[in-house]
Amino acid sequence: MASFPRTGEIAAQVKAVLERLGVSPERLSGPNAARSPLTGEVVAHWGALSGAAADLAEANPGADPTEAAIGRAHAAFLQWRSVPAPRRGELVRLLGEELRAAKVDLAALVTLEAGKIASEGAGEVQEMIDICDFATGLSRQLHGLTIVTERPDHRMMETWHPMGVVGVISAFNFPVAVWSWNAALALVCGNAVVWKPSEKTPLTALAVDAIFSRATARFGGVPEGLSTLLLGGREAGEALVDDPRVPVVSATGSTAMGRAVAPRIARRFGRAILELGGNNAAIVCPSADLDLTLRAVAFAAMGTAGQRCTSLRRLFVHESVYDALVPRLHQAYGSVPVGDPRELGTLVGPLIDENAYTAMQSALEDARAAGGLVSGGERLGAEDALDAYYVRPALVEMPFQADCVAAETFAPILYVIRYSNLDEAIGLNNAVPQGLASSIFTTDLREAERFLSATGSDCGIANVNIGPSGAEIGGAFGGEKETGGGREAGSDSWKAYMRRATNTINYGSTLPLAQGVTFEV
Ligand code: UN1
Repeated sequence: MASFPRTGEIAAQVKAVLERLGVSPERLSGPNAARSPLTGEVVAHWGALSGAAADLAEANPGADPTEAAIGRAHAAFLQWRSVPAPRRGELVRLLGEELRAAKVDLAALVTLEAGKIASEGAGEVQEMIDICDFATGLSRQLHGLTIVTERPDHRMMETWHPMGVVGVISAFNFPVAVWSWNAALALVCGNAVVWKPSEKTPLTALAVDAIFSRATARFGGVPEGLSTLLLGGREAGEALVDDPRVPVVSATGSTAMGRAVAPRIARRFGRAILELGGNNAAIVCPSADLDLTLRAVAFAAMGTAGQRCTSLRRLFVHESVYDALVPRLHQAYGSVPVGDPRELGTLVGPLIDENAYTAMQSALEDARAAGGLVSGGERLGAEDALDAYYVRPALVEMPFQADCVAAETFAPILYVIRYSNLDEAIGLNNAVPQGLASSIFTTDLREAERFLSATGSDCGIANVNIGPSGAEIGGAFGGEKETGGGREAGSDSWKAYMRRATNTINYGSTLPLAQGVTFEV
C-alpha cells in the first residue's frame, strides 16, 4: 500500500523544480494561490496575467492587457505567416529538443501540480515531444490537391494558408500536452498562439512558457508574442472566445464550458475546435481474452484517477463472462495502490480538489438510489493531508444504465452492467449524450468489425482489445455529439488550423465559362 504525502513537504519541491525549469521568480508573485493536490497546500503564487502578457501590461499601462496580448499575437502572425513552413517547423523541432532536455523536471511538475503518477507525468511530456516530431515532419507536407477542370487549358488546385491567432483553452488534467497538440500544429501552419490554461495548473503553464522561450532564443528572430501565455480566470478565456482577431479557438474541458463558448464563437463566425466531455464505454464479449481485458480496464478506469476525458466509465459485460471477470475486477479495485503519486508503485494519485471529491460522492449516492451496488469510493489518507482528496476507485454494479450513468463524473467510478446480445451492448454504448472513446474486447472478427462499422460505436475513437484511453498522437483525437466534434493532434487535423483556397488558373488565351455558360460582350 502506498503512503500519503505530509502537508508542508510539497512547496519546497515545487520551488526547486520551477527554478530548474527556468521559471523566473517574478512570474511567481501575485494574488492567486497555486495548490498541489498531493496535500492541498499552497505551493506558489501567480498574477492574473503572466509571461509575456504581463510584460506587455507593464509597457502599456491603462490598456486592457488581454486585448493588448491578442493584438501583439496578431502582429506576430502577420510576420510568421511569411516564414516558409519548413523553417517554422525548425522552431517546433527546437521546442521538441528543449522538451526532451526538460522532460524529467516538467514531468515532476505535472505530478506535483496535477497529481499524476510519475509514469503518467512522463508520458504526458512524451506526448508533447511526439507531437513536436509529428509537426516538424508535417511542416514539409502542408499540401493541397490538384484537381482536373472541365475547361480546356485550365488547372485547378487547393492551397492552404495560415488562419491567424489560435486561442487555446486547456484543462487541468492534461495541463501541458493539450497546449502542445494545438500549438505545435498551429505554429507550423503559420499561426500565432494565445494560451489560457486551467487556473488549477498555472505552474506547469509557466514552465512550458519558459521552455518555449528557450526554443525561440535558439531559433532567433521569432516575432514577439508568437506564443503568449494568458494566465487568468474565466474573463481571459472569454476574451479569446469573443475577439474577432482570434479566428480559431480550440477549447478542451467540460461540455458545460463548450456549451457556453461554442455559440459565442459561432456568433462571430469563428472556428471552434471543441474537445469536451466523454463518457467512454467498453464491451466485453463472450470470446474476450479476460486477462488482457482486466489489465486494459484497470488502466483505463483507474489510471489518472479517472480524470482523463478518455477514462473508461461504463463497462458492459456479457452475461456468460460476468462471473469470471467482475470478481477479478473487485479484487483489482480493492488492492490497487492509492497514494503519493511520486512513489514508485502507486497507481492512483489524488483527485484534483475537494469539488472533484464532492462530485464523486454525489454520483455514488445517485447510483445507490438507482439500485447500484457500490464498492470503494471512500476517502483515504485524510489524517496525513487534510486538504488532499485521495479515494479508493469505485466499482458500481448497476442493474441497468440509469440516468446517473449518462453523466460524466470526472473521478474513478466504473459502472458495470450485464448484457446479453451485441446489439443491446452497442445500443448502450451509444445511448449517452457524449461520443468520445469506446472499446470492444473480443476475439470474434465479426463482433470487432461490427463495432467499428457504421452501425457500431458512434464515438470519435473506437478500439478493439485496448481500452478507450491513452491514444497516441498520430491519430486524430476527438469525438462526436456533446464531445464537440473537434479533432486535434494527428492525421489531417492540421487542416483545422489553416484556411483552404481553391484556385483556378487559365493558361490559355480564350475564356470558356464553366457549365457551358455563354456571355459575349
Ligand atoms: C484528455 O483527457 O483531455 O487518449 C486527453 C488519452 C490521452 C489524451 C487525453 N492521449 O487518454
